Amino acid sequence: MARKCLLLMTSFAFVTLGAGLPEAFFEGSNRFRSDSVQRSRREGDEIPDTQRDCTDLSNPRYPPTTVHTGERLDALRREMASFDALAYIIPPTDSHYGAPCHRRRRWLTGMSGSAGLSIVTTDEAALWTDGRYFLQSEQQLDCNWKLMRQGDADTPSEWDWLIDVLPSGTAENPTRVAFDPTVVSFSMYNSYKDAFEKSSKHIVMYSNETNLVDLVWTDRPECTNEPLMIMDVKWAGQEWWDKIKDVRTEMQKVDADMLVLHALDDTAWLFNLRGADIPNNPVFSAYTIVKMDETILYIKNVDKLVTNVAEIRDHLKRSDQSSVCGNAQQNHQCLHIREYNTFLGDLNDEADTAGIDKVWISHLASYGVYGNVAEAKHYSAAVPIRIMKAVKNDNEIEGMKEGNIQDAIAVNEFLHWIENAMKDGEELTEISAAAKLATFREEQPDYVMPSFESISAFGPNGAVIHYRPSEETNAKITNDNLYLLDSGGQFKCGTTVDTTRTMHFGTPREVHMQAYTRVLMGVIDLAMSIFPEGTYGRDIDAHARQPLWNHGWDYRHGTGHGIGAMLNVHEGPHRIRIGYREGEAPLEYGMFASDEPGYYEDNDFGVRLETVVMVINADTPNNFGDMKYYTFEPVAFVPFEPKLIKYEMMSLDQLNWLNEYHQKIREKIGPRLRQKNQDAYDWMIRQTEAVPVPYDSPTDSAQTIFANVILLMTVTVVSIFNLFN
Ligand SMILES: *[C@@H]1O[C@H](CO)[C@@H](O)[C@H](O)[C@H]1NC(C)=O
Ligand SMILES: [Mn+2]
Repeated sequence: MARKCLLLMTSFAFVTLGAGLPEAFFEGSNRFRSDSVQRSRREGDEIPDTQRDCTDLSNPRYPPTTVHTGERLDALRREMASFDALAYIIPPTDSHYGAPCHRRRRWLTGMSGSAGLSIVTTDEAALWTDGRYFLQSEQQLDCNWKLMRQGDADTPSEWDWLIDVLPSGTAENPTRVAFDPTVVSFSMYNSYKDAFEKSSKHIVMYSNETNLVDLVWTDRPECTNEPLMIMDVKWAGQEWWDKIKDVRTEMQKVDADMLVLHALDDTAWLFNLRGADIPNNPVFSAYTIVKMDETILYIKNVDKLVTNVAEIRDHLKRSDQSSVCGNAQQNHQCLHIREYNTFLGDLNDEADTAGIDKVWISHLASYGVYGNVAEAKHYSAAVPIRIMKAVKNDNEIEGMKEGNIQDAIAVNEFLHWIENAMKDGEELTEISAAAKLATFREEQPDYVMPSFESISAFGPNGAVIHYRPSEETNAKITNDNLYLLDSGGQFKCGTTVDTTRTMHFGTPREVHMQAYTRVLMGVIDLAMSIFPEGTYGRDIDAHARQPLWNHGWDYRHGTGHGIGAMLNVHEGPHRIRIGYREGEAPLEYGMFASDEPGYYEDNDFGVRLETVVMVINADTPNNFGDMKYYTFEPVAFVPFEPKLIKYEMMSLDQLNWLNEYHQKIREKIGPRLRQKNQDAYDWMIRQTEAVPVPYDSPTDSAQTIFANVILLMTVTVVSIFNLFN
């Protein structure tokens, strides 16, 4: 029995939802094993005409969404010959995130989802991706590509597949599998290398910084170099040089002499700077080296971005740099700024310096970073900034909350607007609705940009978990099915928000209400969780699933991800998702996360409800083990849809939570919304009407008092009875 449970526990694919890349592929490259829910298509099953049909390879049938990649593959294979390589690995992004100019895997395969790794050999091409992208892959890949469904029991690992399909070389002239060292993580490299060494074939990894896809990418977008923005210390809560002091304290704890930052949000957070090189992610291309007596920041085009911009130059205090360097009291301010492309060479020199014995490198960093530091000096672990960034300080908390309020006002206005537009019979599509939503966000004072491309999905498109409407798929929104909207914004005050609501503009089917209510119950049960310090998100993920599990339902994605402060919509090191991950941190006060269960019926509809919550201290009557106890506070204020809720399925606690949440929406956004848009305010008030709970005493505490009074009376009666005996 125990074994069976264990198997079940690991049998779902847990992946992060919401935004495009941020949790990026180095984190995403965690294998999500075995997905028993989504089975491969069975023989004889009819293939819908929205998907490729490769049954007859001489006459494949394609939907209009298919991207034809034959020429791209031919061109790449010609370049592979120049490396004398029989295979080439193309991970989903660049060394940090995915600027459009680095979305090589998307361009090559045509599959536009953020997760997925492809490998091209001289006569095969394969794409590994997870459950979020199975449907999308069938819609976009042509028959040149094998879809490797991560999670299916019979899907081979990338290295096992290579060992299978590649011919063996000889000891002197082994078969080469080529890769770009800046885009392949060190741990990924090791997986391939170890597997090749164990195999009976002579196969080796071959690293070369010339990226072969770039050589053949015909309409490749420019890599941009947008101006930097300063994150006001009022919202950041701490000057960058004070953050560096704290970082050094962490380095001392592990005796590290040098720390290397490769993640763009780590560098952006450290220096209170933001950029715009990657759509929706306010980061800029950078690496940072922190040593005990100096810090080196590598950015592109130093003159344009720093030297010639007085505001940024002052922020980084370059003018008095020479006076602080070498001064033991002030060396936290000793900052050098160098050109980005000198980083790898520099790293080699810096790490080679006398006195540098231990170099702290993120376990997620690339082969290129590790390869430039002598192996004996490697200290591989999650960098300290991950947790410093995730646990928001008071100013960051204020900023997160403020941004969520501004965002909620926009989303409330939108929901009111779309409901009326549908009533008036306006012709709306997924794309036109998303565009309208953007206009509401833009009216908010601190709005900067979307935090990811909105998932505006009607009916069957709602079941494509990471759906983005395109001209080919753009569906008309009607009264006959559910409409799912997952969107968010970046705000100057330091917030990335990510809110999902599902609506129905006509008469919902029973299954819609059943699904909506169970997902909502999951949202609430997770939000109500109380847990001791040291608890990981994986320990409470099941709370959100239980109402679905009870019905034999589930969803193939994680329940929650961390959220950056005017940074990435996905950030670690915490998450709410079953399964172990290296570097994951337990939940603690000041962390923000999404609470986003869902339910999807392929080719029919999707329900997802997502609310940003913050970890706060729980007021428990006891503190067993002298531990702090935590719970969640919702910070996103968008009503749930009364029409879709079957209240009779919900517990008293759930109903009370819902009423309190709706009351809080009125308090938090009511005054501002009323001032801005009276009609939307009236709508919000209607949507947040308290539902009667089937007890006279609606709150927990009132019930407790009631129960205690009864108990007291009973005890008294019994005592009196005893007295007389
Ligand atoms: C990378 O490949 C190019 C072209 O084959 C070659 O000229 C260059 O020397 C290679 N670089 C390394 C580091 O092997
Ligand atoms: Mn999300």
